[in-house]
This record gives sequence, C-alpha cells and structure tokens, in this order.
Amino acid sequence: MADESLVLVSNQGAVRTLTLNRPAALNSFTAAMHRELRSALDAAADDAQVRCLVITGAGRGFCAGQDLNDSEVGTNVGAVVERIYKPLALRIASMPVPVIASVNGVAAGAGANFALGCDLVIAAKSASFIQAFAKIGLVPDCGGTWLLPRLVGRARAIGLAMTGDKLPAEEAERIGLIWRCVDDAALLDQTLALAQRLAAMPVKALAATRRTIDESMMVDYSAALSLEARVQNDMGAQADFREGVAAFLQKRAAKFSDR
Ligand code: T3D
Repeated sequence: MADESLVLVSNQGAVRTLTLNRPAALNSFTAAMHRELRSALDAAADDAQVRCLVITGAGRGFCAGQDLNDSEVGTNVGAVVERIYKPLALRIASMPVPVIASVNGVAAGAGANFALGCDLVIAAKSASFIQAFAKIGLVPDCGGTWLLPRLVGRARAIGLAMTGDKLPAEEAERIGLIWRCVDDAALLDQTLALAQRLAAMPVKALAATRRTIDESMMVDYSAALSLEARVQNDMGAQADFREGVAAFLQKRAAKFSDR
C-alpha cells in the first residue's frame, strides 16, 4: 500500500530527505501538509544525527504552491501568509544545517519561493519555476519579494513576478536564480552527492555562513565587516575550527562534529 503521509521522511546517513507527497495535485500545500512539513522540519532541526536536509517532491512536480481547493485555508489570504508561509520561510532560513531543494518538476507560486529560500537549489532539466501569483491576483509570497530581486536583480524579479511566465530550469541556472540544473536522470544522485558532501563539512559554520550573508545584505559595508568579525569570533571558538586546522596541519581528513 502506498505511504499516505503527506511528507515522506527518509535518511541516507547524515542526510535527511523530506518528500512532499501529494503528487496528484503536484504536491500543492494543504493545511494538513503544512502541519506535517513543519513538524518534519522541526524534527530535522532537533536531531543531532541530521547534518544536511534535502527537500523534494513526489511524482512529476516539486510543489504547485497553495492548494487552491483546500477548504482548511480560510478566505483571509494575508492571515494565511502570516500564520503559515512566513513561519515556513523563517524555519528554512534558521535551519541549523544546510538545506537543499531538489526540484524534480514544476515549482509554482509559494512552491517556487519555498525552493528558492533553501540554501542550494538543484533542479532537473525538465523542472521549471513559475511566479504564478499574478495570474490569480496576488503578489509573490513565501519570501518571493525579498528573494527574487536579491537573486536575479529588480528587472528580472519584476519580469518573472508580473508575467508569471514559466522559467525553465536551465534558464534559471543561467540567470543565477538557482545553483545547478542537471539531467533528469542525474538529479537524485547529484543531489545526494552534494548533500553527503555538505553533511561531512562543518555544518555549524555553513549555517552561520547563510545567516551572515543574509544579514549582510541589509547593512552597509562597514557593518557587514563588523558582522563577519563577530561571527568569526564565535566560529573560531568552536571545536570544528580546531579540528579543521589540526586536520590541515596533520594532512588528514577532518572529522567535524559541531552542529
Ligand atoms: O491562501 C492563500 O492562497 C495564500 C497563499 C498563496 C500562496 C500561493 O502559492 S498562490 C499560487 C498558487 N498556485 C498556483 O496558482 C499554481 C496553480 N497551478 C498551475 O498553474 C499549474 O497546475 C502548473 C503550471 C503548476 C502545472 O501545470 P500542468 O499543466 O503541468 O498541470 P495541471 O494539469 O495544471 O495540474 C495537475 C493537477 O494538479 C490538476 O489536478 P487534476 O485536474 O488532474 O485533478 C491540478 O488541478 C492540480 N493542481 C495544480 N496546482 C494546484 C492544483 N490543485 C490545487 N491547487 C494548486 N495550486
């Protein structure tokens, strides 16, 4: 019998994979799926064995954004965004480990921005990104208005958001919206190889890198340099830094453990 969980959870060593699992509706978000996703994200954050998180979708889509049929979602769209999508975006941005979106098919609306909010987006050639909001009279949410101009500049952000045009994964890689576009058949292997590689790295420093880059975009140059000094002070006090330097000097592979 097929697993009826709306978010499938699997482990590959120190890599945890969450698979959105409503393939018949292109894994669009229902209130129930949001609940499962939130608890799976919290569980991954709290589990010291997890050192990298992968998010992907079951079937031919990644996620088509809000399920437009979901009766559990009320008519107050702003309240839904405040209560569900904002915490979701902030949860991803505050994960203690690197997060990879492995985009196996179409990512639309909040599904696209959910992916783009992850640290690294790797997409299959047949995948695409659609800022579908304009077509139904909404504005980009789940971080889209903040992420898009920072990723691809204002002109492209507005073009993508106003037209709602489908952006193929190869083009998304070309314009810097995502990290990599790979052959469909290679997506799983390449995602796992990248995830295993990150999981073996000093993940506490990787999460601090994300936080510092995000914060630096909101301050001036001098403040960003001070921020780097503060975070470096913290990282320099961690066991991973001592281990990294010792491993380098002893010409051996480092074994990182901080989280
Ligand atoms: O409360 C709030 O609304 C606030 C939050 C808003 C955040 C948002 O995400 S708003 C944006 C919502 N998403 C969309 O508007 C995208 C709607 N979907 C599409 O435009 C298309 O499905 C796609 C371009 C993504 C894919 O097209 P295609 O031709 O490959 O597939 P399809 O045939 O349209 O979809 C396949 C099935 O999935 C179909 O069901 P059926 O007819 O086979 O029973 C379709 O209805 C269903 N589906 C796709 N997207 C959604 C959906 N069902 C519910 N909600 C969806 N978003």
